[in-house]
Amino acid sequence: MNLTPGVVNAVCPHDCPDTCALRVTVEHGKAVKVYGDPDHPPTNGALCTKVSRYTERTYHAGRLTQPMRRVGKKGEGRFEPISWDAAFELAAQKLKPIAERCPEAILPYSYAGTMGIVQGESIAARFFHVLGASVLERTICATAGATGLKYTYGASVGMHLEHFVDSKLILIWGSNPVVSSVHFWMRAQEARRRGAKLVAIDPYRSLTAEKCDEHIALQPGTDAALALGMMHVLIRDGLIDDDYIARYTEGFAALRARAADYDPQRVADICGIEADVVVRLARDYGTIRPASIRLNYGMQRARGGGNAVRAIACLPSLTGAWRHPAGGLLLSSSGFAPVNAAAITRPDLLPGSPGRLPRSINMSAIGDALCHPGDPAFGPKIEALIVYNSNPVAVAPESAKVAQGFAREDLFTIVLEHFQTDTADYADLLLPATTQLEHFDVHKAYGHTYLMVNQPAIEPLGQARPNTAIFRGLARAMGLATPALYETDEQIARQAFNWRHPSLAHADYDTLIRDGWVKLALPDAPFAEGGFPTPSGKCEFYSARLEREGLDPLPDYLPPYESKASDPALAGRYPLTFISPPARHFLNSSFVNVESLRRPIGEPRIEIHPDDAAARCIVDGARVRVFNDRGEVELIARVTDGARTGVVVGLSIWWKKLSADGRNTNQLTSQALTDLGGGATFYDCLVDIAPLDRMASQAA
Ligand SMILES: Nc1nc2c(c(=O)[nH]1)N[C@H]1C(S)=C(S)[C@@H](COP(=O)(O)OP(=O)(O)OC[C@H]3O[C@@H](n4cnc5c(=O)[nH]c(N)nc54)[C@H](O)[C@@H]3O)O[C@H]1N2
Ligand SMILES: Nc1nc2c(c(=O)[nH]1)N[C@H]1C(S)=C(S)[C@@H](COP(=O)(O)OP(=O)(O)OC[C@H]3O[C@@H](n4cnc5c(=O)[nH]c(N)nc54)[C@H](O)[C@@H]3O)O[C@H]1N2
Ligand code: SF4
Ligand SMILES: [Mo]
Repeated sequence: MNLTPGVVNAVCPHDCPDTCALRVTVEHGKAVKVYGDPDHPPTNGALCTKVSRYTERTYHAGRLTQPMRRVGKKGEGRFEPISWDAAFELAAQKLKPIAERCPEAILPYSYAGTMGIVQGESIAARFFHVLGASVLERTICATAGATGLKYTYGASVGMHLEHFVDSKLILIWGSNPVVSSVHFWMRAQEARRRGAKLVAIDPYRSLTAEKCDEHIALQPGTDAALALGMMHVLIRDGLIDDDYIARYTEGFAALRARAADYDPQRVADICGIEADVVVRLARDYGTIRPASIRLNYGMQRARGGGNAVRAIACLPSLTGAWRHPAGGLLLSSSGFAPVNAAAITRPDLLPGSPGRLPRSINMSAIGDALCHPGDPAFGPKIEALIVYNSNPVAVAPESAKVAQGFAREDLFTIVLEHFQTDTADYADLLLPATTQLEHFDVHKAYGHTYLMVNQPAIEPLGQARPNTAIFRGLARAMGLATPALYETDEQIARQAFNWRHPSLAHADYDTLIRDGWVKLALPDAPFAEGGFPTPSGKCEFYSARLEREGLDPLPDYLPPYESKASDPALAGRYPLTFISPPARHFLNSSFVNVESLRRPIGEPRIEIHPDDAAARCIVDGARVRVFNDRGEVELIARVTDGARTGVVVGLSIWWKKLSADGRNTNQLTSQALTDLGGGATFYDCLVDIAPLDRMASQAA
């Protein structure tokens, strides 16, 4: 890499499929500019708005720069500074007796604040394994879809980003790439310039949907029905690839029988669209070549999310779209990267390993886990919680219960953070972590197939330390002797990838460090001749593994938990479906505290269709109360036909303490889990809305 002096190669750490290569200009020890690396093909010199403001986040006045101990009440956010030594001593004093008496009473809580392999789950995972702490099931985002893919393709694998430019039809399905994957969107626009048709399948006229050639605004959580309806028409009209099906798929006869139940009119009734639309979409998909699907996780956040991904994933194998590099489907490409997960996280360090696994806790139901320790099936009460790379008090569903759990006086909570987030307010011990500009890491991606290196650009701010250093310090203070706890970041990075894997035959760790990235060597059309990483080597329409687990071996449509079909009484009381997808200039709850990104939005809003607004005497700009049995939140109404009737949209995820009422949309969302993968169901949520003034006058 031929870099000018003062320019450092870095990687965007955020939970975004694009995993951009960054360049950081450093002057006198200070990072003055962060820009997209022009030499890294997926990044192509461009960043999203939020990360081009990275220096504003890094040097923000709110950065935590010293360890702190709680002095106020839980949740109040009042702290006093202490030294690192005192912080580790306090942590050990609290954690050691719990670890000796009942290690499963200790729980990590972490997600993808950084996607780095080293600063993610390396020393941290080893630390919890050595203790024998409860295991966290990391389900809050992608497990429904990932499990759907696993049972269909065998892993999270699919098309390559770079080939979408040659597609002639792109279905952008449950995905808003203008917001959440701008580097894919650039490719989709290029495809369009070359004559492709773009179709958005999304209940909301998102920034992406409004720029597509066609927008199919289905009812949330009904995607599996639409996919089965497309199959019905494709099979009925002979638009399938019999040769591909015969050679490279499993269970076609059974799938044909299932799809026979989903005629276009039935599908139209379920999805709230016209039958013609189902037929036209299927005919386009069956006749325009090459045809691709860009799926994203937005469509799997309802009860049937896993089945919906399975149903959609069957489509390119029915039409043989995989034969062309610009045909097929991409949800996530993370399964291509040969990561040595066991070497990084070391499950062999578990006491009693192999064979015995500690109790596991699903992160998407952390509210119940913290609040209902009395249930015997649940096992020991959680007594200590260590949070890193996540902001659960803002992002986890049914937030009132999450906050109630975090407020427990008998819970000892450590939070590793950049900022004093809503979660940090509940910490007993708040420890300052370094940002990506201050530490070393290696990365894989889930929207392209490069491995990458992040070099530190600047010294840590104040006394901030990398997550790895903080976990080493905790381990030392607790007197843990296991050598794996004390490996350096570099030693961990060296073990991160399996360099003997055929996709890495052309490179090694030293070339990765020298060049800044390595592209995996993979076929352009990965499944042109089958070769799916399933047990059968075929695309499994029918899954014998699901059948053995007592589950439906075929994909099917499961109505949302909170819908007229599943619970008419609830739908009578709360007639509006509420979805809370990502806001453009936030990254989950990250960046909400960056003023230049929050100020243009002002206050959190809810978008409502004019008919739904009129029925409730709601005018544009009115302050409204959005509520259900789990809670309520105050938002500003935006009356717009961008949301289909019956659906309301509140772009997320706000910091509670930066909102007028100290709450956010997760007051409303539920802890129910998806059909496959135990995933969160953020968009399976019924509410009603009332103008605040009318509520006030009714109360008077
Ligand atoms: N700017 C920005 N980028 C982000 C994030 C962010 O917060 N902000 N978050 C990152 C993360 S963690 C993730 S997981 C990814 C992906 O995050 P996703 O949750 O996939 O988000 P989007 O790509 O915005 O796509 C979601 C789209 O799905 C639509 N949708 C909601 N329910 C349904 C449904 O039932 N069916 C269909 N067909 N569509 C539905 C929404 O209206 C929205 O337009 O984005 C990442 N990128
Ligand atoms: N209502 C609603 N809720 C949602 C969603 C939704 O669409 N709607 N989306 C869900 C999805 S897809 C996801 S992925 C989750 C995301 O939830 P989280 O993974 O919790 O994501 P963030 O809110 O970005 O919080 C990450 C935190 O990690 C911190 N962090 C970053 N890097 C580091 C580091 O190196 N060390 C330490 N110690 N901390 C660091 C950041 O400062 C930030 O506060 O939210 C989910 N919640
Ligand atoms: S958030 Fe996504 S688009 Fe923005 S810089 Fe990071 S990887 Fe690139
Ligand atoms: Mo996510």
